[in-house]
Amino acid sequence: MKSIWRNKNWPASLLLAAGAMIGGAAHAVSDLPGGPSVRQLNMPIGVTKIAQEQHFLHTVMMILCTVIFVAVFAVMFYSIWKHRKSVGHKAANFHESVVVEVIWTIVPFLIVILMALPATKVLVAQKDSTNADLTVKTTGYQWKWGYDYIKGEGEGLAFISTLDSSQRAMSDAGAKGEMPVDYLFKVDNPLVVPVDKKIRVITTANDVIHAFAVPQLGVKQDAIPGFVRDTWFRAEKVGDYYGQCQELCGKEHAYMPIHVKVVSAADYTTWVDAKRKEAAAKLDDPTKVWALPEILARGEKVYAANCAACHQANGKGAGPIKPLDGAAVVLDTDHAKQIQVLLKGQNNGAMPSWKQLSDTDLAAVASYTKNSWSNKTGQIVQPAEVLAQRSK
Ligand code: HEC
Ligand SMILES: [Cu+2]
Repeated sequence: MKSIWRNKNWPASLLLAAGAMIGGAAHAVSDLPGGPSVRQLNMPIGVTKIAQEQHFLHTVMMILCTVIFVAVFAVMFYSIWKHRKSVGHKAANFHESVVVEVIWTIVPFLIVILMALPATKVLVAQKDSTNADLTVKTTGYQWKWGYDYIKGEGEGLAFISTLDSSQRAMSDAGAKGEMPVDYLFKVDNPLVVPVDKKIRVITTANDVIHAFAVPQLGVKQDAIPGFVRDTWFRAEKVGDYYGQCQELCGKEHAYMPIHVKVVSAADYTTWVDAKRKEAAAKLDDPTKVWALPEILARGEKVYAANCAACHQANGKGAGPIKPLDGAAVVLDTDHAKQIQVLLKGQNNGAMPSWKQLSDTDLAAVASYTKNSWSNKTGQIVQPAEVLAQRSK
């Protein structure tokens, strides 16, 4: 520890030493372009006009406050020292001095006006989300972000953005050794937007209050369940910009980063097309007629993901959870009864409703249970049958 004080850069060394003591090991971290920097103190200058104005305001206010602070305390300490009792000073008496009272009212008033004028201008501009080129709804979830492209190019696109699972695992393992430069900022699906376009961001949340914040873009807006708030940005530079949820929202609060990818207009159009194709590929056609082997393969996955927790992989159930192996309703050649159980649930929700699953998924899992274990019916339930039962 002693050598730290001999080092010229001792405040930094001290910080590092403290960090090492807390963290258990020195972490190899580096600046993330578009995100935070190592030992960053100030706000970033940012890539939007608003962010730059915020930075400027912050600097001006800081200087103004520092000058006032130094001037006031200099006068105060000088006066105390100069007029101390031990050198025989007698207290002056200037009760009800009109001049002094006018000065100390007018001067602070002028200072406040001087601060409020530019600050109000930026604040009003910051709130003016009208005439946006693209509107995206961001929904905070514990602990991820959902992005819905509501209006503008890319309208209809919707996806969830989650922290990269390998980085999450790294954190669990104690984050030792060489760290990726975007540690805890890498997501599977970044929010992609075009450069030089006004992007309106509508924020809301699904569970608790979150906050959508990206310092480089000069935006920070609470995302509140049941409420809709908005903010906007117009990025002037192509690049990757990072932020985080900035409202303490539970135990994984630190693991819901925001990655905004700003691309050229042409790249944006390409991305929208690709994303559209990807979404279309995922959509199942409910009129498709399936063959037994392919629908069973699909059904096995649906069963493992949704049903096995209760009914067991072997279909035997347990206690009040009825077995599906050998169940009359499963073996029945009338498919409607089983489909109704899946859509509506049974016994007051002891068997939950699965209506949120797609027609294809429900048809697949029904077919799977009809042809697994000792159930060898050879029957196929088609998605169209599920679709027909939904309205019954
Ligand atoms: C939370 C536990 C749970 C899950 C998950 C669950 N079930 Fe059930 N299921 C039950 C219970 C409990 C019953 C018995 C209800 C009753 O008492 O009638 C039941 C009954 C059934 C029945 C009717 C059996 C009969 O003989 O009446 C079918 C069919 C069925 N489940 C299929 C499924 C399928 C397919 C899935 C997955 C999509 C699934 N269940 C997921 C708990 C569950
Ligand atoms: Cu959050």
